[in-house]
Amino acid sequence: MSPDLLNDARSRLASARAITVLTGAGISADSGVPTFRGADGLWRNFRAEELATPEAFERDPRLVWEWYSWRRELIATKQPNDAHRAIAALESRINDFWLITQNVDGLHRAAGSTKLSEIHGNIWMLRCTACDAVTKNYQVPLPLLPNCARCGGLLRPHIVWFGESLQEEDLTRCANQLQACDVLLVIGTSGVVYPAAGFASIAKEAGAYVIELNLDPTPQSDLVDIALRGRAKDLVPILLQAGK
Ligand code: BJW
Ligand code: ZN
Repeated sequence: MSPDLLNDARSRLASARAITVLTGAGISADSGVPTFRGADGLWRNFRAEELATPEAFERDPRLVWEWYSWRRELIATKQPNDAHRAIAALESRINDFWLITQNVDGLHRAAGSTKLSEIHGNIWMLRCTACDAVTKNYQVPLPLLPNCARCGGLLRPHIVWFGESLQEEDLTRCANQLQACDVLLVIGTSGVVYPAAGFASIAKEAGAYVIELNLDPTPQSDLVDIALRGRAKDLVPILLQAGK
């Protein structure tokens, strides 16, 4: 990658007054969390599209819970990396900052980010399928079919599955931040899952300078202003270094 590209991206970020960051599984891959669509993304040969649906949970809650229990146990052993930490540090330097993450692993919060929307939910939050109560739960391993302490109903992960709507509050916040930012930085997402897959073009149309950072090209690579190729944990700290 040419040093000019990296320098252009750095100076855009350094002079921006409003920055929005969108992250996907690639940023946590550097902490050892498997991505969804990478070589290591399959669990027992199932794709996320087959397990992360309300229909799959209705049909076989045990199977879906086995997948989540496996992921919870894996994620519990992982730590935020330098990319998560550089984003958390940026939040304290920029007044108008927002982080939009598709990740459910909680690693951005663990790194200290507070101005964020976890638009697909959080794997450490559970929701009752009967009374809708939402609770935090860090227990690993969980009982295979966990029950609600209030009403005894079956609990599910408080995560947005395919075909389910994102929280209205998150959608509004994202729309506002995408409209208002001078720079949108898109890190480690394959850009195939909507609505997040549309965020780069929304920001671009609203006049933002859009920087993509990914190991590979994505469907958005042609519309962004700069596409950087590399690992999040190496490039994000360089991109977001304080000063010029
Ligand atoms: C690195 C790296 C390193 C690796 N450094 N980079 C419009 C058109 C078509 C369909 C739809 C549409 N609007 C809605 C839909 C339906 C659906 C959808 O998008 N389907 C598509 C698959 C076509 N969307 C929905 O259903 C959403 N709901 C919704 O829109 O409601 C309204 C509605 C419903 C129905 C119809 C119309 C409207 C909800 C989507 C929820 C998705 N949730 C999941 C699963 C959650 C379960 C869980 O986590 O437990 O969220 S799907 C899964 O994919 C997960 C992820 O957050 C999401 C995105 O994946 P991500 O982060 O991009 O990961 P990967 O693995 O795909 O990519 C990793 C990338 O990192 C790669 O590019 C690597 O190169 C890179 N990388 N290592 C830098 N070290
Ligand atoms: Zn309940």
